[in-house]
Amino acid sequence: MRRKSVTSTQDLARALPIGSIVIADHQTAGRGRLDRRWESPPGTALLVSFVLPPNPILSLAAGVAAAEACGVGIVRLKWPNDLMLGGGKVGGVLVEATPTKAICGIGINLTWAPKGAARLNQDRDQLLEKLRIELERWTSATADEVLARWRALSDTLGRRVRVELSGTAIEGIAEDIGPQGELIVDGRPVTFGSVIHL
Ligand code: BT5
Repeated sequence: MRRKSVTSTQDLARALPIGSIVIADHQTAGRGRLDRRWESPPGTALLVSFVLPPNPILSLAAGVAAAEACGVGIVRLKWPNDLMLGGGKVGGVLVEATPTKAICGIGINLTWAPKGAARLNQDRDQLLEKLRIELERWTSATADEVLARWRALSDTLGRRVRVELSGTAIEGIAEDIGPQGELIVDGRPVTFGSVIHL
């Protein structure tokens, strides 16, 4: 379904069956993780939510799919869910799960970006079509295939990082991602948090 203005595409998607897609020109309450805001003026971004079956590594699979749709060699992945273009954030993935389905939200800046962020300058409907195809492909792939592709597209692995968790932070080398998509920093698995590339 297509809408001019919504609170968040995630809110509409939640009530729809698996297989549904919600796309909007504008969100009045677009969100990121941990109640953060996702900003974009009307008509400047791809804002879409896919209703999918539950999948433990959907966030990584969706990141891979989005990077492939944007163009290989153009967009890279920053753990856990950022799409990076030339050092700036160009998009993000937000997965919200219910017991029976997963709502996979993807936002990609096209003609506008906040200060310090990036934009892709591609046609929205063409990008959506590529994204549907890549999402279908990567949500049907095995976990090993997703993890291998995520590693290849990663902008985080091999770097020195600071991971901010609630109240604390750790620093070290981002060595790998584990089987559930956790980031391994100096041998320690990190399951959530915000990463700063040092
Ligand atoms: C994300 O969260 O990166 C996930 C964003 C998902 C957005 C899509 S749009 C369609 C669907 N409907 C929704 O309501 N959401 C999804 P997170 O990693 O928490 O990053 C949020 C942070 O990114 C904010 O706190 C800002 O610092 C920054 N930010 C906000 N808007 C941005 C933008 N347009 N481009 C780049 N960075 C942005």
